[in-house]
This record gives sequence, structure tokens and C-alpha cells, in this order.
Amino acid sequence: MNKFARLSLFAAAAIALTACGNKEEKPAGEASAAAAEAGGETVVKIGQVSPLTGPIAHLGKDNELGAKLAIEDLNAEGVEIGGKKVKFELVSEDDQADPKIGTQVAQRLVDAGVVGVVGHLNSGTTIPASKIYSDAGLPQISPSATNPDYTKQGYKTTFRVIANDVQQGKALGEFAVDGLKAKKVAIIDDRTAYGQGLADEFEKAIKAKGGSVVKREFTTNTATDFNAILTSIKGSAPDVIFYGGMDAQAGPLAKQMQRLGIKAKLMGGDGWQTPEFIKLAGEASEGQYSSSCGMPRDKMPGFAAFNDKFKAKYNTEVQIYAPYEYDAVRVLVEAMKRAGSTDPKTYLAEVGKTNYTGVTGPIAFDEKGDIKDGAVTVYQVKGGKWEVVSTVGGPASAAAPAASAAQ
Ligand code: ABU
Repeated sequence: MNKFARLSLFAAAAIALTACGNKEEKPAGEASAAAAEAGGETVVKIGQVSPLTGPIAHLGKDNELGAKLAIEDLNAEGVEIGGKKVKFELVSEDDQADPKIGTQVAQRLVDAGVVGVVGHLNSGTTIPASKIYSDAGLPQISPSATNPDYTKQGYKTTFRVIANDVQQGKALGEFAVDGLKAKKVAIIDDRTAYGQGLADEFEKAIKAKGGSVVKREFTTNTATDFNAILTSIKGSAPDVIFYGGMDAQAGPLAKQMQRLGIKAKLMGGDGWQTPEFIKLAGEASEGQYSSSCGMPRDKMPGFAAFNDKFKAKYNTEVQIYAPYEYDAVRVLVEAMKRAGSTDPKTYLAEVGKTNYTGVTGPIAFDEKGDIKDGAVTVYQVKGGKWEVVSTVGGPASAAAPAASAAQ
């Protein structure tokens, strides 16, 4: 090989190495826009995050299946964006309901080139992860995180498709005093962003209504023995015990209340308005109250069809957030369609302009990214099933009369 040939070879190798380096250094947001082209279809990745292992894995899997169904439906329908056929791919991550793992998997999704994220499930993971998505310019829609702080951070990328805990805590507090005529309440929370935040809002509402909080106790989101707390609460003889947390704790808590002969009603929020609570609490679930941050299922325009399809495909019942997760995926894709682009830099602005009726009802966002006209529905377990008691807020057609003497 002569000197000129050796130099040419060296130059070619240097160019090739530079090209490789450029590819790896491409920012995650741009990598996502450069979605892989396969057989004339552009593959577009959407991320979802929820706890797929641990005490609330049943809820995390419910969310994941909601997203999976949306992706399957979209691919079956065939979607064109900006004149190109698009195939959607779900990239699902397990954050174990742990804030630290939540940020790690958020970064993994950014690096994987997703163009938007549906999740996380828990407020405690959704809030810290939102900075990572905001820095990457990725729209994030939570189907379930209800702590108000999520959308208060000033990010342009944060959205949620359910009512928040300011609305939920107020609705529950007012229901306890006006509906159940409770004068004395005891409050327990799991010290998570959700459980503690909701308990704080409930306490505010109780006090605003003239009720009194006779005990405030706390536990953790992995505890299963509440006997010491309940024994201390029993002495204060509350009318209602409020639990801010998830069904994995609310179930055993209800059972232990019954074993200790506590007659107070147990009340809480969307974290345990689930079939799993009834399963875990057994007969101790009967008569207890909790709420969801949405309309009753029979008032949701698409729930019946969604439920049939979900059960037929996955052979399991909807826990709680799957339809909201389904809608969240659809909201992202509708925004891409309107923008004519799957590039988050281009379609992000369209997410905020959403005006879409999904499975769960009308979805539009306020300036912070919270759903407009969010509803809160209070339920009671009757005959081993959750029955609607009353709905506050939401589209006018969804409102049900407030129960004044439900017991
Ligand atoms: N909204 C209840 C469960 C999720 C959360 O906010 O932590």
C-alpha cells in the first residue's frame, strides 16, 4: 500500500469513527424524533411507568394494560402522522413505587428515545421524574398521580387526566361532615406524597366544616400491622377513620379495625377504591367509603366497551386507572396528529390544547396541565361491591345527588 492509499484509509476510518460518535451523542429528544423507519412505517416509542413489582403491582399492571390496549387499538386502526404511516411501540418500566428508582427509569426512557410518557402511577415517583422529562422536553401525562404539586412546578410538560387531591380531599372532608354527620375524625397516612398530601387536604376540609381531628397518626406504604395505631385511635372514639394511602394497607387496616371492635367508618381516596381492597379486607370492607378522581363508570362515555375489550383480551378486571392510562396515550397521539409530527419539540404545544372525549369523558387541560372540570366520586362498599354515593364536579351531566344520610 503506497503512502497516499494509507492516508486515504486512515481518513476514511476517522470519518467513520466520528459518524459513530455523533450518533451516540445525539440528545435523547432528537433520537426519539429520528424514530426507526421499518417497512415504510415509522416506529414511535411511547413510555409508560408504574410499579410492576411490590405491594401495588396489581395497580401498576392495570396501568400498563391500559397503555397496551391503547397502543394495540391505535396500531390496528392505522395512524398517519404528517403523511407517514406510524407504528407505536410501548416501552414499559417498573419504578417499584420508589422515588429514586422512578428517576432512574425516567432517564432510561429518555435514553430509549420515547416521544412522550404516560405515568408514573404514584405521586411520589411522578413528581421527581417530571424534572427529567421536562429537561428532555417530553410531554408526561399521569393517569393517576393526584398530588397537586406535580403540576405546580412550572414545567410545560406535566399533565394529568384526573382530578387532584385538593379537589379530592375537600370532597371527602365535606362528605364526612355533611353526608356522614361525622364530628370527630382520626387520620392515618402512609407518609408518601400522595397519602400525606391527601390526608392534609382532608384535615383542612374537616376543620373548615367545623369537625375536629382527634388523632393524626402515620404508617408506611409497606406496613401491614396497624394494631398499635388503631388501639391508640380507639380511645378517642372517632366517627370516621381516614386513611391516606393505597389498597395494600387499607385492606389489612379495615380487617384489624373489625378485629379490635372499632365501629368508626373507614374512609379514604382513590388509592384504595379498588376491587383489591374488597378482596384484602373481606367482610370488613362492607360499608366503608372511598373516592375516585373521576366520574362513575356508568357515566364514562366509553367505559362499557373498554371494559369488555379489556376483560376479553387480558382476562382480568379493571382495577382503577387503566381507562385513564388508555386516554392518556390517546391524548398524546391526538396531539401528534394535530401537529403533524411525532417530534416532542413540535407536538408538545398541542398537548395543552387538547379537547378530546375519551373513555373516561371530556379531557381538556388548564394552564398548569390539570384536567378541567375534574370530578370526584364517593363510593361505599355494599354487598361486596363499590356503589356510587355521590359525585362532585365534572361535566354537568355526570353529577349525582349528594347523599345526605348515607351510613
Ligand atoms: N392517586 C392515588 C395513587 C397515586 C398517587 O397519587 O400516588
